[in-house]
Amino acid sequence: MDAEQTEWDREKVQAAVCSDAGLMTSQIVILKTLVARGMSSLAGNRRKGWLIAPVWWIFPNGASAQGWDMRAGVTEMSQQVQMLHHVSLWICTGVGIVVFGAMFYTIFAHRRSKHPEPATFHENTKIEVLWTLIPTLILVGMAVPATLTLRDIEDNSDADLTVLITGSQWKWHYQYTEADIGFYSNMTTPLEQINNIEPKGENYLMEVDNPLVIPTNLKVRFLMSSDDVIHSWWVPDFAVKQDAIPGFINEAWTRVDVPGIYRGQCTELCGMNHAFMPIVVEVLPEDEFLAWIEDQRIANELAGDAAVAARSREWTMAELMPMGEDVFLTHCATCHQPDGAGQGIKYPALAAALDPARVISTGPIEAHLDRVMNGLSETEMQAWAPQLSDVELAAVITYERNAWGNNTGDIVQPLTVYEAR
Ligand code: HEC
Ligand SMILES: [Cu+2]
Repeated sequence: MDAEQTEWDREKVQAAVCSDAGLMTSQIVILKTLVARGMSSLAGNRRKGWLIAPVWWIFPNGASAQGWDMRAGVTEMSQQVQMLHHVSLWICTGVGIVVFGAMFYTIFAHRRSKHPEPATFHENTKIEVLWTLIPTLILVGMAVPATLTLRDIEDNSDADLTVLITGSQWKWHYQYTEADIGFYSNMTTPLEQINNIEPKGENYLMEVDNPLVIPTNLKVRFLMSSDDVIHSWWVPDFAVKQDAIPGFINEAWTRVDVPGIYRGQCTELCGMNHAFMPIVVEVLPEDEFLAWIEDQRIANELAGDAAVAARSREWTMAELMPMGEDVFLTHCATCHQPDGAGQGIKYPALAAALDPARVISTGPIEAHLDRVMNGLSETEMQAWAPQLSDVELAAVITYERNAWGNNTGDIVQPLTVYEAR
């Protein structure tokens, strides 16, 4: 696709987002002014002040204009969804004004001091038909466009590209089924930022090592599943939100016209680190995407060659320990803690001195390899063999066997890991 087209699309989307934000800002300013006036004129009357206070809490100070509206996103689908939201909101507002208007008018106009004798009529077929018919028409009127959009959202046919997305505690695994490429996507926000030791970065908790990469202007189908518990893959800018359920494959799709980086999160409470499995999608123009796929293929081959080279030689303790510490801090420390102390009864200590009942990190190497590579089913200890390379596994196992006073002196070689696969 040509760059001019992209630029134009980007401007179009930005203009749409900005004009919406502007609208919302003015609405909020008017509302807040009204509320503030109401409050000040009521000052001195505490009872009435309390009546108005909840309204003030709904519109707290400093609410950002964009924060109030559903975002327009960057796909036709997300814009349709936002449009539906606006239409429904305005219909609801209209209904609210009419209904509450009629109610307050009646309360005021027919108050007891004016009409001491209540009217005694009841049943009015015309009105009853009307107040059944009008809401029905409004509901059908809202359901028709909503159903059309839903139908489009569910139409996964004719995709140009398929990506299999697998959630696992607590990261995403992306596989390009046609290109035979796959990788894990882990959050990269450092623990120091999470623990308030360092200032938080711009994309705090919303950054990963390997983003999902997809092309512009092509229909990308997502197949979603999970390795353990239910996760949910959500990128608001695409209006894609789909549960990833173990043993099931769910579908979703998107077609993004604007290149860029889009962020989302897991939206199904999936355990301790649910808040730490963000989603980053990089949308590239088609030609750049094809080049990226090619790079991945080459990288895969090189990694294959590197693995052969790695297992053909002996590694030393001095090489494996620092690498093992890195792997441990990246992948294992969330559960087992950086000092190997574990957490409570759920996540065992790996430092032998702290939990004498847990002997795998100091016992026979075969059992240690097995537990780390294959995990233990029905527990949160997952299989790491699919995710880590021979060298990484050898390093992390060597590290566990020699860190925190474990001091077994054992060195696990990448070749041993390779043979245990
Ligand atoms: C999601 C949390 C989690 C992560 C991440 C995790 N583990 Fe575990 N690990 C567990 C749990 C839970 C157990 C206990 C399983 C059982 O025996 O019930 C365990 C057990 C172990 C054991 C056996 C301990 C013993 O003596 O019984 C080893 C060794 C181990 N993990 C190593 C690792 C390594 C290496 C990594 C990183 C590559 C890792 N774990 C990442 C949760 C986790
Ligand atoms: Cu999750």
